[in-house]
Amino acid sequence: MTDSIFAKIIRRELPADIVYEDNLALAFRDKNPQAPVHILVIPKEAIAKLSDAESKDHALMGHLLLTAKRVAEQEGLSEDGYRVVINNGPNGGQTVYHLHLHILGGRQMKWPPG
Ligand code: IU
Repeated sequence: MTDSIFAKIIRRELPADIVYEDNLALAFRDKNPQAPVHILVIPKEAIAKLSDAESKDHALMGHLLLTAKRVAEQEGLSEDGYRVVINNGPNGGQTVYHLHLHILGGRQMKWPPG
């Protein structure tokens, strides 16, 4: 996988508003927020997209979801709710090829998404 902008954020070569970090994951505010709270949760391991994840990654995948829950709690979103989204590949609308979970909250979400 080629180096992505998110790999540079992990290495602190690019600035980001980081809200959570552990040995496996990093969470930072989206630079172009689509909701009052818009945070990205990423693995430190360079997995390009969800469809590249393998069985060996199952614990990491679970960790990323639980990290999204933890960060949402930290942001005060638990009571009113929030949305977690993974865009996968071109038709999924993915633009950055380093796996990321979007946490969107602070407003009413609509369904279906565009
Ligand atoms: P997508 O799921 O790949 O479409 O989402 C990529 C997101 O990464 C998108 O919401 C961008 O605003 C966001 N982002 C960012 O937060 N910082 C950056 O330097 C770049 C993209 I490039």
